[in-house]
Formats: sequence, C-alpha cells, structure tokens
Amino acid sequence: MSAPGTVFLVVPCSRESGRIGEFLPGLCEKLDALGGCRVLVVEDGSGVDEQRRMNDMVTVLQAKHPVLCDLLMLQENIGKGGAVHAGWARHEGAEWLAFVDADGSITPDEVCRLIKLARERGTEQGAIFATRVLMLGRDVRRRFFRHLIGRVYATLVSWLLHTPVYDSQCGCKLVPRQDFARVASRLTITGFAFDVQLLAALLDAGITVREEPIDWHDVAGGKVRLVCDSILMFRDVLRIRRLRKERAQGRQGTVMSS
Ligand SMILES: Nc1nc2c(ncn2[C@@H]2O[C@H](COP(=O)(O)OP(=O)(O)O)[C@@H](O)[C@H]2O)c(=O)[nH]1
Ligand SMILES: [Mg+2]
Repeated sequence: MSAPGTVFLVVPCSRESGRIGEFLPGLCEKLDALGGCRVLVVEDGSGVDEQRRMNDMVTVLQAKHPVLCDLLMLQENIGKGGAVHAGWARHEGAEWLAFVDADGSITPDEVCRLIKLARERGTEQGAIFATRVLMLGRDVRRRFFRHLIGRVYATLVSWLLHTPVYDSQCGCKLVPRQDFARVASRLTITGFAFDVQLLAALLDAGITVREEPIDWHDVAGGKVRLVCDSILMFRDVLRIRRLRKERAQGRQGTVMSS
C-alpha cells in the first residue's frame, strides 16, 4: 500500500465495544468509497470477554469492508499512545499514519475531509492535527467543564513547551510516515499525553505541523478521568519538557566539542 496518498488509520480502543458499533461501520463504508485507506483497530488489555466482542464485530465488518484489517489484540494495557504506536508499526507501507478516537466524536465524514486535505497538501506540508475551535463555520459541541479543562491543559502545554498549539489533545491526527520514522525512537510517552510528545518531536525535527479546525461533539462514556488523568498528563508534559531540554543541551554539547 505504498502509493501516494495511502493512509493507515489506527482506532485505539479501550473497552469500546459499546461505543464503536455506532462509528466503525460508517467509517469503513466511507473509507472503502474513498479508497487508498486501511483501518486497524487496536485493543489492549480490556479482558477476554471484551476482546471477544471486539473481535466478533471486526470479523463481521471485514466481510463487507476490505478497508478493515484484522483486530490487533494486545494482552497488556499499554495506554492510548502505546496502542497508536503499536498500530502504526504495522503500517503496510502507507504514506500517511493516522489515528481517530473510537467514540465517533469526529464523524466519518470529518475523517474523510481530513484525509482529502492531507492528500491535497501532500506530505511535504507536514502533519495535520485536528483541533476543536468554536468558530463560525464549524460545529463544536463540548460539555462546559470538559471544554474548560481542555483549554487549561492546552494553555499549559503552550506555555511549558513554548509551542503555540491550540488543541494538542483532539482525537484525530495524520502524520507523514517518513516524518514519523524520523522521530519515532524519541517517543516514550504511552498515555494520553503522547500527542504532546509527538508534536514536540516533529517540531524539533523541523517538520511542519498544521492544526485544522474540525466538527466535534462530545460522546458520553469517555475513558479520560478528569482529575486523575489530568494530573498524569501534566506530569508527562513536564517530563517531555525535561527530555527536550536535555536533548537540546546534548546537541549544543556536540556542536561545541566539534
Ligand atoms: N487502545 C487503547 N485505547 C485507549 C486507551 N485509553 C483510551 N483509549 C482510546 O482513546 C480514545 C479517546 O478516549 P476517550 O475515552 O474517548 O476520551 P475522552 O472522550 O476524552 O474521555 C478512545 O478511542 C479510547 O478507546 C488505552 O489504554 N488503550
Ligand atoms: Mg472521547
């Protein structure tokens, strides 16, 4: 699948058999029609029963949708970031690596729109990060408290990493595979802050990242625990900042000693 514009789209899933049924069939239908895409659902450590339900669902859909790969089942829970990275490692030679959340907060039509945009721009224009901006012409429906926490987090990320990103956490991103390959060995965060590290690593490697406003609606049943996961994500941002500083100092040392 190495033709220009091909997309390998991972759907990370943790106990999603209840929600993904509303999203995956429509996504597969749209992407089959669009062409040049593969979809890989990654399920890690949600237990035997849940994995069987997911596997049954994927098997049934595969009969109708060539776009859908076999379910990737991992026994241990490795976090959203770990699941995306594990999925991307099976990229089948696609030009673009992408992920989208399983809950349908971003509709299949919006996923298609982003893929078309990536194809129009080409990989030379770098990665595309979806972003939730309440603005004319876009339909963003979020619960007030979630929106608030999201804005605080995004602002902290911008300050701490000196990176004017509006929304690092939105659940759909597309990255040229060649660009990802350049930074993959630096990506150590496997939890919900993995996208922040991906962003920082791409920018540090001189790769362009563009944010693209999308339509979004909150879907009930989210797995992010607002207090506990926010603390973990904040800790991870501090870790990313420290690793970045150490790398920059290391680079300076190399330049000075040469
Ligand atoms: N594979 C995997 N996916 C995860 C994990 N944690 C969250 N996800 C997925 O990440 C996506 C975003 O999570 P979600 O619960 O919608 O986040 P929220 O809406 O912000 O609470 C969903 O597709 C989840 O199933 C995990 O540990 N492993
Ligand atoms: Mg969600």
